[in-house]
Amino acid sequence: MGMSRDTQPVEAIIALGGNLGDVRKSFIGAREMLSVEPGISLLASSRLYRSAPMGPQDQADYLNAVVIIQCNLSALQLLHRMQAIELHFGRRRDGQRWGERTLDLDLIAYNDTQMQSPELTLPHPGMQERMFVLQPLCDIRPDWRHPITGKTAGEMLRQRIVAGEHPLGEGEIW
Ligand code: A4P
Ligand code: MG
Repeated sequence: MGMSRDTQPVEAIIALGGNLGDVRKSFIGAREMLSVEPGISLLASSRLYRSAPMGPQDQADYLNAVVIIQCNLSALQLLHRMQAIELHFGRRRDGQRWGERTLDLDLIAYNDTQMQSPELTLPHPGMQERMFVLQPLCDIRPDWRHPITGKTAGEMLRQRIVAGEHPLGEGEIW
């Protein structure tokens, strides 16, 4: 295994989601924890959006946001740090699929890396269908290009709106 500190810094896109407890407070804490993590620095932070739950409807609305970081951890090291932060904010993994959660951190992209394994799929396979990922991403990186489809975040968002999906309400600063 190469030492991660010898590798070039990469840009990673992380999506935050949650609908249980004081989610805004958890997001602020998670962003802070990420930015003080050795080998990670925060580059950009989207606004904060509210959206109806995707999946089971008997749960509260979600808050969602996206941050971009620069990091010199490997993708798996980063994922493990993200999972530790989820746990810190009370995340439990015994619920139903797409069920309510305090804090979910999804790794949307890690440079242009493409990989597919149960532990980590990159880019995140659901991102293209999710307004709650695309819209915040477009706040901060509308020109980001999906390494497989070649479409930009702005194009993907526009396509979904043209197809009849409603944009999320105005985001707020957090
Ligand atoms: N995993 C694989 N690839 C990745 C990746 N790119 N990023 C693995 C993060 N994790 C990845 O994740 C399950 C497993 O996926 C992990 O073990 C990891 O190694 P999890 O966080 O334990 O479980 P989960 O989040 O409940 O499952 P899943 O299928 O990832 O759910 P999603 O896709 O995160 O959806 N509605 C709104 N409006 N907003 C939301 O944010 N989120 C969800 C959860 C449902 N409905 C929502 C929202
Ligand atoms: Mg997840």
